[in-house]
Amino acid sequence: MGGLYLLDYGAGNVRSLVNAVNQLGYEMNWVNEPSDILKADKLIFPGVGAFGSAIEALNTKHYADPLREYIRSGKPFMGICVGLQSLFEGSEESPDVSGLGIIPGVVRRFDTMDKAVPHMGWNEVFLLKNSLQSKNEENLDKNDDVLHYGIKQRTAYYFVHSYAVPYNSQLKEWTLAITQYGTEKFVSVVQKDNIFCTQFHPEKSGYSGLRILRAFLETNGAAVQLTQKTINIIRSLDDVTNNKKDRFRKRVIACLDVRTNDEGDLVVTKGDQYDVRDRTTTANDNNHINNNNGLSNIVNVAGQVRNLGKPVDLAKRYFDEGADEITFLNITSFRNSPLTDLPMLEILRRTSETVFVPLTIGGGIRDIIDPDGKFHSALEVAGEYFRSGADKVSIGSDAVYATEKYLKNGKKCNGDTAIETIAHAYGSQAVVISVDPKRVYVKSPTDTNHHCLETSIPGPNGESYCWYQCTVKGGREAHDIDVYQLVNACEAMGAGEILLNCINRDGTSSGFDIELIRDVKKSVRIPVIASSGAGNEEHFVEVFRETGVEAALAAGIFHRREVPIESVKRVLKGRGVLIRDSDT
Ligand code: 1PR
Repeated sequence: MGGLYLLDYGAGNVRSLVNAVNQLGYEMNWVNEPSDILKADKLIFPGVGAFGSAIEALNTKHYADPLREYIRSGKPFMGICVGLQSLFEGSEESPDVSGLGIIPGVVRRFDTMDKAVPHMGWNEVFLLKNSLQSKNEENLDKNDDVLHYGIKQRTAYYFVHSYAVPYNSQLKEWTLAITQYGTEKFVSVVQKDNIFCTQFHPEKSGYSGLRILRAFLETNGAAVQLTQKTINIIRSLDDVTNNKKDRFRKRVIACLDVRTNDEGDLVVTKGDQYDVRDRTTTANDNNHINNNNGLSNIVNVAGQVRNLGKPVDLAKRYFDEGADEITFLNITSFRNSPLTDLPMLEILRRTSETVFVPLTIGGGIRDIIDPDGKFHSALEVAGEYFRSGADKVSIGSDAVYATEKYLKNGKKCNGDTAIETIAHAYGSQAVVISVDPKRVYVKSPTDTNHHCLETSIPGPNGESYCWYQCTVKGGREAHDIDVYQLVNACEAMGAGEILLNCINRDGTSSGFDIELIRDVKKSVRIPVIASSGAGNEEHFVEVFRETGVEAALAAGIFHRREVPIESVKRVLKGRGVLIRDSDT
């Protein structure tokens, strides 16, 4: 049987890719044994995780030779992320492992001199004029909208990786597009003959990404059309290489706290300083919210868990409104469910059918025991979520316990924490640390051993210093660890991103805690998401300008429709902050 095949080796989220292909009206077959590879008429290799594990999986499963033979046969091949990197000779990520060696060159780690690593988020591709002209002059077309492999010049796509192939002129014949991150320029699209690979994830790049997949599915892979207009607007290679600044976008993230309400339904809720029970209404003054899109007929009852809508519906609404990423936080632990029945798994499966931007899931990423006594490691729990459509897992309480262990161990990694095991198997970019700190005021820095800041917002007794204490169990239990200790330890253990909440600001709409966020951003090299307190568009402008964070997240203002995501992005754009334009 021919058809479209997926070469999956079991690392990370391939559900989104399968869903994207299905959404475009195509069926995907799975490569289950080496001989399946040569049966394919078209093959997609979506590499995720580390270079070494990808290549080792190809070798162990005896896929490497049939893969080389498939590529030599001239049939269309598409590689994604590590699927692109594996075609090269090797990677700094795994120096002892050889790549497939189809393209000359070695994959290198980004430097952290001028940017956060991983490169996580939306960035532009620059189609190279010379590569297009030599390949496609005969294909010029009058239609302005015809795109090269569905790729639009200067459009942003979703990247997530710490290693890339630096561009040099020897790679010209292989390079369709490059991307700049910081001052580094790397190969973001490879194309030669039947080979087409993207370093970014088309299945996570909204409708712009779906267009690329469609172009691959609908054409023979090599069929390309290009308009004269497109060629005219393509910047020359010199323009690109002289560019001083990258075109990396700031992300706007919508966060959905999910829990069961008092009726046992799974709802999106929202706390005030983490208290999700409604304190604003009285029994006679219950609050009806009548909106479209899954919010109609919602009744908030005094003292009960606030209900702001249905998780899957709200996630779709935010995708349509231009959210660059969606985060689900499971804020109840569903202790009575066995791992495979966790309600959030189904929410992710359903969300990933229609939402094509990255999905993060947090809450309960730790070792768990099923009601029948069966033990599951945090790594298994995370694996279940990745297979259900999550791209990243976010770890809260367990990160505090791991930090305590790390500090007790003389700042040495043990290798057995959830952060380390998940980062090792799925890559750092898949591990987010959700921090739930609250302010502790002191009169003088000498009053505490913790990392202290001078604050412009004095404490209740006029204290002008504070430190940020980490908490577990949704803010209910404070530990003797400060945020600075936590983020540095988690970065050392292999975390790829920090989701920085602040209990004092959560749900207050009074703006982000700039002092906290600026301090954390300065302390780590991994990307930071600012969270808690967004009340209007200007708060987003302020946090990006004042702290340099890569992303900002909000919940309440989006759920209550007080400030639409489009409006946040419009204002950011107007104020010169680079954001991803909404795509359709
Ligand atoms: O400890 O690994 O099981 O993870 C639990 C996760 O659930 C943590 O990420 C923790 O932040 C979250 N969580 C637990 N309890 C609550 C609660 O509200 N009672 N939610 C809770 C925290 C998430 C924030 C919020 C922002 C923006 N809320 O990210 O979305 O503060 O809100 P805003 O824009 O309305 O101000 P584990």
